[in-house]
Amino acid sequence: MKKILMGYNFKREGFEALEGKFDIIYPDKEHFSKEEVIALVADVDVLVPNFSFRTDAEIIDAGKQLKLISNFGVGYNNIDVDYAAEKGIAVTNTPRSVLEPTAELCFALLTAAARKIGYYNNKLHAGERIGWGLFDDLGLPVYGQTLGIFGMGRIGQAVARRAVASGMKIIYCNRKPLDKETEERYNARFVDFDTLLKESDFVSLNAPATAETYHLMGEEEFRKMKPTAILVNAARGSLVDEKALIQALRNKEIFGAGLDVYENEPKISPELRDFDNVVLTPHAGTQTYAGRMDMEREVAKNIIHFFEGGEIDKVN
Ligand code: 8YV
Repeated sequence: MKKILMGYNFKREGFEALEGKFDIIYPDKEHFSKEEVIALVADVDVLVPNFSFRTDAEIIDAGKQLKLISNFGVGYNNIDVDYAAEKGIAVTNTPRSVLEPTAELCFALLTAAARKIGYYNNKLHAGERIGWGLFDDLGLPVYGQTLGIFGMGRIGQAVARRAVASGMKIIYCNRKPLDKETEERYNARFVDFDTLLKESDFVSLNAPATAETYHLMGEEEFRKMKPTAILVNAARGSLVDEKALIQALRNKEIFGAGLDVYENEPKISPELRDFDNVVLTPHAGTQTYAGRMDMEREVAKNIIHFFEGGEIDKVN
């Protein structure tokens, strides 16, 4: 029987399809340490890694029988995919299951930051005084505003769909423009990054963490944004220079931010907590039980199809 090493103590429910077909090793605590993975991976065929440490050359080299790394997540910056490819090891991800939950949280962050939901909620929960007057603590509208989406892949488009339903105008940056039919569906206009920064009332980052997107948003970029604009990041923390963001918020170069991801997760720059106009969530884009089960099923599908034939979400 082929062997699977689960890096995390996943719920068994979503992995039911693997039972009886594979010999599966789960940790009896939250997750295995890197040292434990190195010790256990020697004779396994499949590794399902976790996000607490990178699946790097050291782990890959230790996996003498390793054929597949089946990632639990769409982003695979936690894996040295090029090195895996060199070693003939396939890497798969979970693009479908994460799509709607991530877009949902992303759009919720956008709305929460604009309409000050985080701020009001904090005040009311803390029992603090808050102005109930007609012109106290005004938020910003979403309807009729321009959303700039950086990264018009599946998640970017799912955000666009929600934005269209909310009466927003859409501009976007992508490696290449979408086909005409898709553009028309979202009434979206392909622009360069400069235009996106200057024209958007909201900038949503929906691109993966790569060398090209590292610190995409820095000092200069924040200066180009409208002082009333809001940055939303539900992609990866590395896309934003957090120090530059803090500076931009201090200087009121932008109105606020909705953040689900951070440069040094699970650490959050403490300065971000000082801003009432910054809504923070703990990398919770897919944090629902249904979402997690869909992700497990997508991981299981990739493993089964890899060995039995069928479509897999191979990324390397
Ligand atoms: C997960 C994610 O929470 O899919 C991704 O890329 O960031 C999230 O869905 C993450 O993969 C944790 O395992």
